[in-house]
Amino acid sequence: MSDDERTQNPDTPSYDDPAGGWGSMKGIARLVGMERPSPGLVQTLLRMNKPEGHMCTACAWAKPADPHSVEFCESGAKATVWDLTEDRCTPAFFEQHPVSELLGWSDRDLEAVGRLSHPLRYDADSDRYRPVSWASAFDEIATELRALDPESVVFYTSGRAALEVSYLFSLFARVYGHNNLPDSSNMCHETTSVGLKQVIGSSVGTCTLDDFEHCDLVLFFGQNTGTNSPRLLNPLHKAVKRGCKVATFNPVREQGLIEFADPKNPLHMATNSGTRISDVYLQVKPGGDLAALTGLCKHVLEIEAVDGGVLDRPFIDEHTDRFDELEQHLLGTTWTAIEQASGLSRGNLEEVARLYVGASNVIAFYGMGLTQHVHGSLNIAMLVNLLMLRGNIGRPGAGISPVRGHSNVQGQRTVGISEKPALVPLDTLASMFEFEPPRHTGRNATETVEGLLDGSVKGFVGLGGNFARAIPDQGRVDPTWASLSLNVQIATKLNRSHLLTGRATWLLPCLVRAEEDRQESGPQCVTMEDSLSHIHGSIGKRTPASDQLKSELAIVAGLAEATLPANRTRDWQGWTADYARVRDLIERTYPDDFARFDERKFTPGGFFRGNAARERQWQTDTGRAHFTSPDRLSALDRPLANGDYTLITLRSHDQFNTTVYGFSDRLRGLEGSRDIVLINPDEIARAGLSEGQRVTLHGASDDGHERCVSGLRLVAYDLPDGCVGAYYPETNALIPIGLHDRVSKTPAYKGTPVRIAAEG
Ligand SMILES: Nc1nc2c(c(=O)[nH]1)N[C@H]1C(S)=C(S)[C@@H](COP(=O)(O)OP(=O)(O)OC[C@H]3O[C@@H](n4cnc5c(=O)[nH]c(N)nc54)[C@H](O)[C@@H]3O)O[C@H]1N2
Ligand SMILES: Nc1nc2c(c(=O)[nH]1)N[C@H]1C(S)=C(S)[C@@H](COP(=O)(O)OP(=O)(O)OC[C@H]3O[C@@H](n4cnc5c(=O)[nH]c(N)nc54)[C@H](O)[C@@H]3O)O[C@H]1N2
Ligand SMILES: [Mo]
Repeated sequence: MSDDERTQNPDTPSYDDPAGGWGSMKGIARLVGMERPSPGLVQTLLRMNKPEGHMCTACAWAKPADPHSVEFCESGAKATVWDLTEDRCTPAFFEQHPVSELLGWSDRDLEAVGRLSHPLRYDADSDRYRPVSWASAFDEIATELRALDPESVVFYTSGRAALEVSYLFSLFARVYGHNNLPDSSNMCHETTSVGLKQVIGSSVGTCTLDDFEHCDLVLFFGQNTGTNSPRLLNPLHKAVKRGCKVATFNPVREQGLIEFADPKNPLHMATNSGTRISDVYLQVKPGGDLAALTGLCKHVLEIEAVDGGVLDRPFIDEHTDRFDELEQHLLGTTWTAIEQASGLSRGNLEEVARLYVGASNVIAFYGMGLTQHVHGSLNIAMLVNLLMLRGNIGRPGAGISPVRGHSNVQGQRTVGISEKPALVPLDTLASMFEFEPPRHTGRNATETVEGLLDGSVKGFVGLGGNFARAIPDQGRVDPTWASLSLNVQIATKLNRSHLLTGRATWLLPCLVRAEEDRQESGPQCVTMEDSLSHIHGSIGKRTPASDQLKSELAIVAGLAEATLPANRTRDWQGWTADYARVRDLIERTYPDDFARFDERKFTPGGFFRGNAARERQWQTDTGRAHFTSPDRLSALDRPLANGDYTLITLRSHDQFNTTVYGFSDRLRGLEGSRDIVLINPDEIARAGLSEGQRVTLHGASDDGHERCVSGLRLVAYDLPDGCVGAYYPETNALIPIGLHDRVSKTPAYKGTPVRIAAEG
């Protein structure tokens, strides 16, 4: 069936073709509870992740140069269908529903109202959002911003915003007078940006798609591929078919890393069925990766001592330092301690170490299971240790690959969204735009929360996202929003962050990526960077959800122009008229990464920004890559006290971050409710509880703050001892803001101590 025919017959099942049943668009629409899928959806989905198409707004996984006819996955389809609903969240809706009522709605119900259709200002007297003109919104927000001390204002970015608007947003912040640029990545892979950079001098992964052709072992640490980056399964599947081995470390047995999906199920991906993915799957304790990796490294040395020739000595000598310290550290660490801290047996760890030693080229993938810990940076350093023992960084088929979340989260940091001035060419910006940039470090996401709590943050401008729901400690933070002088939210759908109003609050609706972005010079293209550092252009073709919407770039430029003094170098209107001019600015600011940017934006597969560590150039303090000898075996803050559990907060298969599509966590076999606590049956018995029982989770950190989430149901589930799982964001109130990675301040969303109390 041709693509055109498929478009005309969106309901034709076509399970035998490469689409693997994706023709059943009604099924996908139903999947997100949408009764009225919008016309032309199939055509829109088929343009996704292809050169000159639009880039999916879900994950940041690479887009290949030779895309599959259907280069999208269930998660991407859901995200797109969710964006393209026919339902609208209009001024009439807000007339009927005061904000105090909406605060009682669930995350899902708020977003399910539909796309925001008009610019709105909160009216405290009637407790309602009321429509305003764009011109008055820009002018009034500008007046508020000018009245505030710039240091007390933060500009937050969620990882979806494209390179062009991200560049302008950070320029706006700096000309206005601050580096307070927290980003969703501060809650996500900041551990990578800081921790990986410390040891290999690169803040991003070193692999490209070609490496899949040459690897013979792939390691997965704490990344739920089947749900969060399903298109990664395509190259992985090919590698496995070639004989590549896979070993996975995860407390949860994630189906998506156990077996490839079944194509006979119309809602599964277009991959072959019945093939196992992981040869070895080890249910490590939360935070126990540090010990597991220590064990793997220790056994590599043990094999070396017997057989020799296992270590890549030339690599170690020429490219690294501190190997001797690591060797001493490994010799001095006992297997008993490793087994205890990892929850895994020596035999299992030795088996993986043998696979590792037997493989010529190894890629290690990791996700939130390593980064969202108090010692997450040590996790990453220890993974780098393992790879470097056999020179598995900087050659074909090998490397370290953090799997990024939001579709442009990596790119935003590349073009200036950073609270750290050292990462931004401030002198270049100063001369290009005739201003004196602030030189001191701004606030990241954790420090923004601290500033909300101590009252030093007075203004918040959010470029997308749902900051109030994504952060830790919501019970403590929610009331503080009311004392803000200014809260401005640029968004597509209504969420809780919009309901925590300050003295002056605006809700500004924007286009989604699949929609046509037409400006004075014609339809515009935007760009983003994927997890493997390739830059892609994206063009939306859909008719916008409302004629009142503006693009994110037009909104940011409008706010900046209204707020900042005029200057001949800052042509906000001209940049809005033609985004290619913004790409030229990016190229001038970052010439090494973005040479001939505009010309290359539709390179099939994206153009590679380059990576020094991939070339074995180590941009560290000594010019070498560092081996690290951690002073501990667990990434947790402290050992669990008797009766406590480590809470890992999980994403279901039916959500994208705080956007909850529905209640089916299908790949885990969990259906119907998100108010649950997963725990193993032995632990249920030991605690004298019973399956199905209602419980309250209490925070068990001793920082003097009470934290609890009640009304949860106990579900028996295959997890390690001492571990409970529950959904994000419903349980974020349990996570203390002070519990974060020591180096990067990424919250410990996978390592929070809790207690269980039976209810009633
Ligand atoms: N469909 C969908 N796709 C998404 C998202 C989404 O919400 N939905 N979110 C996007 C974003 S922003 C991000 S950052 C990524 C997140 O994608 P992932 O990095 O996969 O993040 P999580 O799903 O939070 O958790 C990953 C895994 O870590 C495991 N884990 C928990 N604690 C530990 C531990 O201590 N050690 C180990 N080894 N494993 C542990 C969990 O069981 C889980 O399988 O996905 C992106 N893609
Ligand atoms: N407990 C716990 N907490 C976590 C995590 C965890 O694993 N556990 N993960 C953390 C991670 S990895 C991340 S990345 C953060 C996510 O934090 P955020 O990025 O702040 O949150 P999202 O849920 O992705 O934001 C959803 C909202 O974005 C808006 N939106 C959607 N598309 C667009 C668009 O194109 N433009 C604009 N302007 N707005 C749009 C919609 O209004 C929607 O309601 O959460 C973090 N919080
Ligand atoms: Mo993320």
